[in-house]
Amino acid sequence: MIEHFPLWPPGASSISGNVDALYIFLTLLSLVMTVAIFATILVFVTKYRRREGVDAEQIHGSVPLELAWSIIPMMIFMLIFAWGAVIYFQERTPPRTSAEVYVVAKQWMWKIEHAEGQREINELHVPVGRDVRLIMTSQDVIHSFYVPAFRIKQDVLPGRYTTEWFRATKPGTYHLFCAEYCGTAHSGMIGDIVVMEQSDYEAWMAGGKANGTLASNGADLFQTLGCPTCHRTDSQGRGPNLIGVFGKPVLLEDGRTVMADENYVRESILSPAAKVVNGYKPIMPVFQGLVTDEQLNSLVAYVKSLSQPPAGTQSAAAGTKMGPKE
Ligand code: HEC
Ligand SMILES: [Cu+2]
Repeated sequence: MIEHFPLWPPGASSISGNVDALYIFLTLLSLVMTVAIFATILVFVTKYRRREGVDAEQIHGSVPLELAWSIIPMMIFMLIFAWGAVIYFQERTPPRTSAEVYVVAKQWMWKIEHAEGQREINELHVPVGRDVRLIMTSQDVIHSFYVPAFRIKQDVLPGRYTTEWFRATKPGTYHLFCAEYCGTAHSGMIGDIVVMEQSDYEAWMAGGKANGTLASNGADLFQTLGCPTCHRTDSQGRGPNLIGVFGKPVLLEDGRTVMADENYVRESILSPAAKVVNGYKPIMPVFQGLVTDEQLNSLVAYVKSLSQPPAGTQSAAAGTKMGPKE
């Protein structure tokens, strides 16, 4: 029935049902409370009104009553809080095996890069039933990647990565909107998420020409930019050996320990002096302004591939074919 109610977007992700349930609960609760409050007002103004020869009645405090109307609403609010928190954590915790897709937003379009190397603009093709994690950044101002059918929305910021994930449950084409006002053509910054059956998806993937995977492009760039002069695959380099770095904690010169995630690798390349690895000198050149966001994505994908097999949206079997170019 909800499908035909035009104010309600289709639900097509693993969490959309949960979000809707909470939303419906909140709406019904507000409705019940509104009716109850107005009914009470009407009853009270009649019942306790001043009449000929009778003064308006005064009601005096009642401890049990006051406890009841404090504790019951508090329990309802705590229920809403817990329920919302559970959904929030589901939404914020991508499954470990998620496929990774990079998104670069700019005024006024969405540029998509698959781990397999396929690129798209204002369109994202994904197979049904696959967990997909988006690693997003912006080339200019703040945008927001919003897919109503999946009930997910995440701001996309310049200068860093933000992420969101989904598992599409129904094949179809769904709206993608920019949900953060970003300039003149903001309203035109829209696109389609195309969810396909696995076999159709494989065919779509095979049809597109990709010039190498993201990680292998990153490996080439790693060579061209001269990174291997310091980052060798042994311990003799002037910079740390990058094999196995991603996803592990890194001890810094100032005693802090940070997790080597996408944002750490990104920052290590753009402004290496911000976090200097313990035991090394801050001699790495600054690459800020020398690499585009797309190039940075492939460098990050490459560094990541030195620790774990890259996860694409193709079937797991196809995923293992990819890997760093030796
Ligand atoms: C002149 C030598 C030099 C070059 C060239 C160089 N680096 Fe570095 N790099 C270092 C040093 C030294 C460190 C450790 C100190 C620091 O964190 O700044 C480092 C740290 C890093 C780290 C963090 C490693 C860790 O263990 O946490 C990454 C990632 C990185 N570099 C990537 C790159 C990439 C990608 C390039 C090429 C675009 C590059 N580097 C070019 C010297 C270099
Ligand atoms: Cu935008």
